[in-house]
Amino acid sequence: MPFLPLPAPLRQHMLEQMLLIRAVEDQVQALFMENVIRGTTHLANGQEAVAVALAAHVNAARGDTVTCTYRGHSHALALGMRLRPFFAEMMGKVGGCSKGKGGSMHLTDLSIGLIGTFAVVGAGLPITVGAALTAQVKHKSSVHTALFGDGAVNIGAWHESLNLAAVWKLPAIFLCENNLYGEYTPYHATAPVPNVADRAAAYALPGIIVDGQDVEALHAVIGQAVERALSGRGATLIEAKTYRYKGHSRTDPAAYRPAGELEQWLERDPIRILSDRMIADGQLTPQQLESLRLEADRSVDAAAQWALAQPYPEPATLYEDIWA
Ligand SMILES: Cc1ncc(C[n+]2csc(CCOP(=O)(O)OP(=O)(O)O)c2C)c(N)n1
Ligand SMILES: [Mg+2]
Repeated sequence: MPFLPLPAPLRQHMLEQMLLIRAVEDQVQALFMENVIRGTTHLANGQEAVAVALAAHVNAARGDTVTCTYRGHSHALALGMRLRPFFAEMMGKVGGCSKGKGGSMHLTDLSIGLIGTFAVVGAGLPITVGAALTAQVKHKSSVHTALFGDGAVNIGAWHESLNLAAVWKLPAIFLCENNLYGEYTPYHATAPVPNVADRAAAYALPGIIVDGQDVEALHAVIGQAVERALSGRGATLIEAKTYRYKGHSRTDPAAYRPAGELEQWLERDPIRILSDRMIADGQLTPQQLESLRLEADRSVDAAAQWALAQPYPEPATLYEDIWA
């Protein structure tokens, strides 16, 4: 789909957000290797554009909501989670967005519309459908997005969610980050259709394929899906073709990837695509790009240092914030 260049200030904002997310993910990996962040981590290096383009459309004040997966650092940050509660949560400290009880896979903050990040593959979709149904029943004008990976599209709840959203014309967006792999298995080994978007036809939904490395292309198609949802025409399935530079989680070296594949995708780095365009349009110099990079590193370091000095939760608080 052809799209227009975004205004310079929005480009600048998106570039800064992508640089920040990249710096965060590198820091998270380093802290994990130092055993400061425990459990597990799933990094989104290479996938930054999807989170940033979506966040530009999400309006929490309007009641918009987002659900995402355990690979959710980028989405939380793009939606506006501050670095301090982010890093504190990573480290299981009280100052974390979930008081240190969620960790890397469960970032949540209702004030930015992030109603949950789910470790169970496909589990966010029915929650998003529920949020969209709530909006419809209460006559609220809001949009509800579920982010998921290519591995989620063979889960029963995925199909049930798309079906229900289509039948009831719910204001939902199903946004797939197809990074070619579900854990260690390539997408084509688990799905008989070449594109996730092809499955939209079974539910009479629009199925849009978009370059997941191009933040402006993403911004355009997500914008159309938002308009469709707000005007009562129903849901959209969007498939962003993207790539994760790192392995699935923790210390996975991703040895299952064919030689040269990573290098090919690095050529299409989302930060590079946008910054090259801005440089070509006279909106950015290579020097300014470098200082933005340094600035991102500096704020990430400062927030991580702050979180390190924070206390762990008191054991007695284990029984707070639970249903039963
Ligand atoms: C229902 C369920 N089955 C299996 C798993 C184990 N598992 C964790 S991540 C993952 C791969 C999911 O891949 P994808 O949806 O492509 O997301 P990505 O990790 O690539 O972002 C699997 C199978 C799980 N968490 N939940
Ligand atoms: Mg995947």
